[in-house]
Amino acid sequence: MKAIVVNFLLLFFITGICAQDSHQLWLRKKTAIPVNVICTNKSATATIAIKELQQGWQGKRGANISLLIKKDKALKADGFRLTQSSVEANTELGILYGAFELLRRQQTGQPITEGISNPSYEIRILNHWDNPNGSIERGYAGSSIFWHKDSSLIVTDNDKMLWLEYARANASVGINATVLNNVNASPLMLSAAYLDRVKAIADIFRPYGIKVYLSIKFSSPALLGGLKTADPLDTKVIEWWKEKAREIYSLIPDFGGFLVKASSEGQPGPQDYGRTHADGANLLADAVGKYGGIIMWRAFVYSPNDKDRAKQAYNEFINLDGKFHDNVIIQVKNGPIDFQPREPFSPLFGALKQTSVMPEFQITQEYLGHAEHLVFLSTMWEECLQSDTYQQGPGSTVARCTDGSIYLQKHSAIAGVANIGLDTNWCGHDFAQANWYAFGRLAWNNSLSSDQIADEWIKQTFYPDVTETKISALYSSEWQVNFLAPVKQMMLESREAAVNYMMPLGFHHIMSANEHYGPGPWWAPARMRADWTPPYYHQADSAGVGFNRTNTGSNAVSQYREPLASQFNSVNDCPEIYLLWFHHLPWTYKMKSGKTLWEEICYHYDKGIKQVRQFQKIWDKVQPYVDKERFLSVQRKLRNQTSNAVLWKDACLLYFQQFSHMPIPYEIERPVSNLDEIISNDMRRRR
Ligand code: GCV
Repeated sequence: MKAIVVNFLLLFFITGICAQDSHQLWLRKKTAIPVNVICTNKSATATIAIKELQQGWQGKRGANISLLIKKDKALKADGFRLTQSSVEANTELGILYGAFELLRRQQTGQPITEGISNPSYEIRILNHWDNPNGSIERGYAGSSIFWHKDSSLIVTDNDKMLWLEYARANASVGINATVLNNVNASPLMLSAAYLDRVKAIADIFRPYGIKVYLSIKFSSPALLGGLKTADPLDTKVIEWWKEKAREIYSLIPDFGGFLVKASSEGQPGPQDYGRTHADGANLLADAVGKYGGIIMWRAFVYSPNDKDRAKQAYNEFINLDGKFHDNVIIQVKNGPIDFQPREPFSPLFGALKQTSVMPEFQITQEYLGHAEHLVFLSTMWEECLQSDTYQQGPGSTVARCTDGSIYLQKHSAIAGVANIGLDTNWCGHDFAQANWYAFGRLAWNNSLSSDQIADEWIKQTFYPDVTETKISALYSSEWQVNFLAPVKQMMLESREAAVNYMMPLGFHHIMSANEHYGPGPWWAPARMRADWTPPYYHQADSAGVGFNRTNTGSNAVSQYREPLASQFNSVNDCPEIYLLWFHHLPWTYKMKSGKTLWEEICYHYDKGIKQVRQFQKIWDKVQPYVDKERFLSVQRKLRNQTSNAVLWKDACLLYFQQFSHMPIPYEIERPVSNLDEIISNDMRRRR
């Protein structure tokens, strides 16, 4: 009998999984159960909420559900209150977010308990690094959804459809803002023709609560406005920005503001005129301030004025604390270098006490295998958000230092560099959709666990269509044991696996140059800026390996608050995950496991490969539960991921062995390539 039931369920899954489309993300069409939605508000946003409930309801047949806008002091911004039969909020957007939450709970089998949900951050924003010619810097999922390849600015029906779908997906997870262009910004973006297109996008996004922002080039007054300078204290420059803001707000009254990369990686900035970041940011803040606009000013700066790049952002910003206007937020990458597979948190978090600070995460996988590797980034962001800065005593986590819980910041925000493009599945890899989803969920609730996020995403993304009578079957142990549990385990382990086969034990920035895919610890052309080359970061020599950032080295540890400074400084207390980030150690150094450092490095690379091979097995086994298209696509990508992991291991172990002069432990799989070949292939690629 049991076998018959299992076979029936299997048949049901197989027939139910034919018509799935990766374009629908976690919002797959469902056979809705009739529901009676009562709502007196007829605004565009409320209408969307009603439609979503009617099209996605999986609760009791014929249930009555009211959507009510009413004053509720317990609710913050667009938060909402759920009851068994209503969604209540102060705003229409709160109603929409509440409706999506109700549907999410139904689809994921979570109880609909009465209670409130407030967003952790006021602004939950995606940053698109999209260029006016449709290309995307660090984009791996096709061209831009905002800008055409031929640079045409005509708004097509296809554009409108895509923008609508994008807005809906974002609203479903609570994302409420987006920057439409690359931080390495073209001044063109502020010209009248481009602003008209920005307005067209904003008009479509508005009912979904998505505000548009633009990245600006700091020298625009000169490049676009024909002025002789872009000096932030020059009166003509000040006037130019005010006039530009007036022009933008007359087209888009709810325009969000500007994102600025200035005095960084060749981008112009206030320092070109002997001014500070505060002078630059405040100039723009004043221009947009009277319209309610915000300036997100990036702290990703590293002019080579300190020998350790990891210290530079802190050095440039710490003395400016309190000097920024209220509508400026300093946007800080999670780690002090640059979105590496693992970094300790940036010491700026919590250290800027009188300035609004927002985390910047990278959803696109620049350093984590592009759209080829399955890497669920939620665990990495959770690690950062839950890191204790100790800035106001124990419990001063990055999350609490940025969401307004600890500091009285005027605005709170969090940014994610988007992984979205024109590919049918939006993100290049079916599992990369989970990173977009996870960013939105953490931005709404920065204490959610990655386990819960993965659970929700899998259920919404891989469930076959269900009807009222069959929904219970989905929660059957069969589906949970054979699909949900192993796939979730794979996702939750995937970032650690990537760290293992790419840069374990605190290694960082040892990837192949430029495209940042694959290994390249050897790359150091003559005359290249040292802090763009891997040997600067790994410092391998016959005496040992690792960057000495202790008080006998660059002393970057001193930028952290005690007890962290002492902990990172001490080789015995430093967590081994950060060992080579903070310490230069002999190859024979004894690790906690009893192995030498060299052996431990070898075993980590080897473990990474074993983990990815295990992911392949897991995926092959869940074939009966996935539609053919997604199954084959993920299967192919996992194969590539494994060969890339093997390349990482061979390249790094053979390269570092030249310095360690120690054997690769014999029970570890032997390298399948030799170093000369690997290096010459790498060099050939970049010629
Ligand atoms: C948009 C890294 C990336 C660049 C990116 C830069 C930034 O350096 O490689 O592509 O530029 O970060 O965040 O500004």
